[in-house]
Amino acid sequence: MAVVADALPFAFAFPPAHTAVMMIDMQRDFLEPGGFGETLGNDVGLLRSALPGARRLLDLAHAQGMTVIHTRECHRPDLSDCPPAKRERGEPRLRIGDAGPMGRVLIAGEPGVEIVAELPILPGDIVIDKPGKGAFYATTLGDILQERGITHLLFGGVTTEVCVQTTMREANDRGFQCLVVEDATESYFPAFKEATLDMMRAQGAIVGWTATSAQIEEAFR
Ligand code: C5J
Repeated sequence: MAVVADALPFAFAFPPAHTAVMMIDMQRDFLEPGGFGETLGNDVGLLRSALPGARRLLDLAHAQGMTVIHTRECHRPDLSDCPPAKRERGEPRLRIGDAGPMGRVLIAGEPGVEIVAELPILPGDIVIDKPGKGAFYATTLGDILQERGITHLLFGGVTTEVCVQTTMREANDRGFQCLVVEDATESYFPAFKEATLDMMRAQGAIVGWTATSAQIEEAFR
């Protein structure tokens, strides 16, 4: 049975048994000093404003028995899944694979890739390591969603305009109904976050919907 959330640009109906929460890349490398985000010159403290909303969304999903998927952007230690074009991009202080204060930057198994301590990962949750910005590329995400009969996705995570947006667009093209939870996502550039949410829900939800975590909670009352 579907529940209905007040959302933009109009109400979003979703069946909890066929809905997954996609928590994108809430890892130390993006939210804590010394990781990938900071080496690119960003103020990583800005992303912390998404933590209360992300926690609220995860708590709701766990309480309602919804599928929860956490993704982490990272590469194999030998960098065989990291295209040189990605590693060479920009002028960071540390490149992907270099040793930093939280281990090798964006490398699977290193401390920087861990999900931040503020967010709960329960035993039934799925954790997917992904080499791309989108979570479908070179992962088993599509198969997992199909096996579970998932049709609807609720997104949180960072950053809004990079990995969240890319994954939501990939999902939309694959036929999923997608909603971004506004207070569960953040960008190093507040204007980019707002622009991303605007462009997704424009033209009658051309890519998807947006709502607050409170509006998603309210759908269950
Ligand atoms: C970035 C991400 N911004 N998770 N990754 O490089 O959005």
